[in-house]
Amino acid sequence: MQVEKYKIDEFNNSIESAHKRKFDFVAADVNKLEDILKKLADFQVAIPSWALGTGGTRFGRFPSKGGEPRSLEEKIEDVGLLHALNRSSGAISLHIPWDIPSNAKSIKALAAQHGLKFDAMNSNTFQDQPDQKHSYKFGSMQHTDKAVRKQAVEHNIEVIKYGVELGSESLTVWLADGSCFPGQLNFRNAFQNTLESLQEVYAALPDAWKLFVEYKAFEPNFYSTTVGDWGQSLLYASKLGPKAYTLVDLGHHLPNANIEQIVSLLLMEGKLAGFHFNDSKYGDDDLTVGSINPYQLFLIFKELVEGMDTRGMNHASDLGWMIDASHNVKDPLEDLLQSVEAIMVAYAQALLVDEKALKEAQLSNDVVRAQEILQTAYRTDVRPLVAEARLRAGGALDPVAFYRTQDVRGNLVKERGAKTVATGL
Ligand code: RM4
Ligand code: MN
Ligand code: MN
Repeated sequence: MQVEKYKIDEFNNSIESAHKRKFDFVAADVNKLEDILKKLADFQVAIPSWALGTGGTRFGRFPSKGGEPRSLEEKIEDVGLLHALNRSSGAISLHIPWDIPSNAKSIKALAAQHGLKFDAMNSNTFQDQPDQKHSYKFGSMQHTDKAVRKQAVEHNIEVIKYGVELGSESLTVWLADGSCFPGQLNFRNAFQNTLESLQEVYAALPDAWKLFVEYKAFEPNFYSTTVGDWGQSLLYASKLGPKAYTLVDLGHHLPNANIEQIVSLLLMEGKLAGFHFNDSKYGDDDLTVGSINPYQLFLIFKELVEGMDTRGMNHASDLGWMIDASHNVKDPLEDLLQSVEAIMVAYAQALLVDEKALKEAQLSNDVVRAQEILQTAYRTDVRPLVAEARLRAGGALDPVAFYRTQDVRGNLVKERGAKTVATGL
């Protein structure tokens, strides 16, 4: 479904005076307003190809209203639609083999028509495919059998090849490898096997490419995970070399982990790859970004902005920004609009932090002042700033409201049918 630009304009006109009032109010106190609006306009968050359909849990999947993308082409159209509405979703991240680009040229052209780039490619050695020779039941890159490891390595190299055809420049490896019971595996052997396998993948990386090593505390293995935390990921990334980095997925930590501190130190070491954004209350819940703990998201962005500025990095392009969430009770497109908005809001709040004053407060151990500085930024309603940046970029002032007034889902159901299931989780 294509959204006509004039419809977005009409919608914006109908609420522009209310927007202007709120914008002028907040903008009056913002230093470097134009600089902040430009940064917000430049910031793009990649949408994962596996989040466009209704997700399930291990207890099953409830039917959705339908209209889900039935092919990679339709997934690209959906991301194009999100991007047309919020102007901040200008990239798609593919999972192989869920979304194999059988005709890379035409897929690339279609994405370009929608103003989309291809973000990190994702491999999948956590499920067995029907035509697969060896099973990953007991791991992939860690496996005790060299033939299984070889199969996992070859799959990753194939994913890189697809990515090269599409113009992607990074590979994210998330391994489900680990064990469910004490004694099931030898930790050191599992690490060494995994390292050797990753080394083979690393050797196949094209020059400009990066390898992102994602970690996860538990699930589907419940006793040990072979890339279980940021320390282990950093160990692999350091041993692999300069093109390897640690990828942080917000839902992959044990409860109460201080993610902002992890981010700060990874950035300091030049080893932070980027993010998989989502939110969670208990584990890898993959909830809408900012729905549970928006303050933590702000604190993470505060570290990102300060850390990237210290290293002279470009906020928009020097790290990989991606959503990794999947839903069983929301319309996936509405959920993604909410997630992108939450990211933009946290980023805008972080841009408002008075870094100079904070440094002074830290140096003089003025704990109260430090908290005031952070919370002044956090409690500023920056939504009109984000909306203004979007308006200037040609998007909708309120993407979710626009989506509903246009009955986008209803139109997609008419177009694609009510019984559609997209590939993915
Ligand atoms: C994992 C992890 C990966 C994602 C899969 C689908 O928990 O977050 O990044 O690709 O789920
Ligand atoms: Mn992830
Ligand atoms: Mn996950």
